[in-house]
Amino acid sequence: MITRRTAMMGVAMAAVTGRVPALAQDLDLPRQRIELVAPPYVHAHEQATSEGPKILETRLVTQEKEIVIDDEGTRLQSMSFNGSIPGPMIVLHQDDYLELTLVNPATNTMAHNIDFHAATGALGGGDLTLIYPGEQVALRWKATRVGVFVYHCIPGGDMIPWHIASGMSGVVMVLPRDGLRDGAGRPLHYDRVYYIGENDFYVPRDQNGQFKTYASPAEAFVDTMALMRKLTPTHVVFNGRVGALTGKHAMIAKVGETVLIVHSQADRDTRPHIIGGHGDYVWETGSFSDPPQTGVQTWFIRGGSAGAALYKFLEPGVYSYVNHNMIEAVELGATAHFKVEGDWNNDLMMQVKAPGPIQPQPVSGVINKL
Ligand code: CU1
Repeated sequence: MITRRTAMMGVAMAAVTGRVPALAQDLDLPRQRIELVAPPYVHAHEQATSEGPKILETRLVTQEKEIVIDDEGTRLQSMSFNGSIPGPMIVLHQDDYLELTLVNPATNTMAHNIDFHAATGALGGGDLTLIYPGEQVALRWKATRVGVFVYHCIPGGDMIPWHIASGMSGVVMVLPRDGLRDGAGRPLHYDRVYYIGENDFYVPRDQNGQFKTYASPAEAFVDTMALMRKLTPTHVVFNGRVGALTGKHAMIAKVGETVLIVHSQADRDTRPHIIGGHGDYVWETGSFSDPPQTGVQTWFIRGGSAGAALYKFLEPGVYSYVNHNMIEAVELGATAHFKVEGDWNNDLMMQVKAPGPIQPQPVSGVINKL
């Protein structure tokens, strides 16, 4: 039925092979509801658990709405999960089940669905979740693999890159039941966790070079697709707009605290870097099955994936967290801030002499004297 309906909409779905399962049977497991929160924040969760597997229930509502994506007031006909770009991070433990209710309000204009990279099954659940305005659907999948995994809308054909580039992606974190470990098997904990979703936006310009506005996503479609095909974004941003995580919106930490930073990009490659800090432990591909890399300066997030980095802040100050393609960071928007409070450690860094006039050098060098 889904295939026929999508054909009627002119949307080319990936072929559904095999039998589409009937409505799920109940599992005899405890249930728990997850109240999702907007990024960069993450809903309350245990880092390790001694309890048995559960069914975790949650709800995502697809939204089509106009948003402002920079300080110049550039407007985008965005699409999102729960109204935030990226969509909320969902945390569960290995062997838990996620039971998602996906909602497409009647006020929307298009079909939406969801592909969970963390899930196993055709289209990551995309075939089983395609819904039209005014519909909802429930999907359950088992978390067999540990790591951080992207989810995104995947309605078929041109709709796929368009919906993703309009904001429809997020992340699932599947933790090992006994928590994170370093390469030697020692437990790792975090005091805070933040989720940064990077997004490339493509806003068409008019004949005068000014960004255009549109009354609806459908009206923006042709111009936006033409621009997307050039693969040159007008904006590369963290959490939906230039400056979403800078200044008074900076992420907070204290000296001595360990912060887990989850970073996703559903389309393009990116390269996170903490200016003045490091990735103490980095799961670059996002898989917690593999030992983390240590002492990393810049890590690589492949388009269509997420990665996680653990860092203990050792000095106070404002740290820029960037996509270390500095053109994308500074010119296109991919910069965030961590504001870290605490005492400065002169042993790690100090200004030995304040700026002043250039002093003459000694004529004969004593430094090199043997
Ligand atoms: Cu969508």
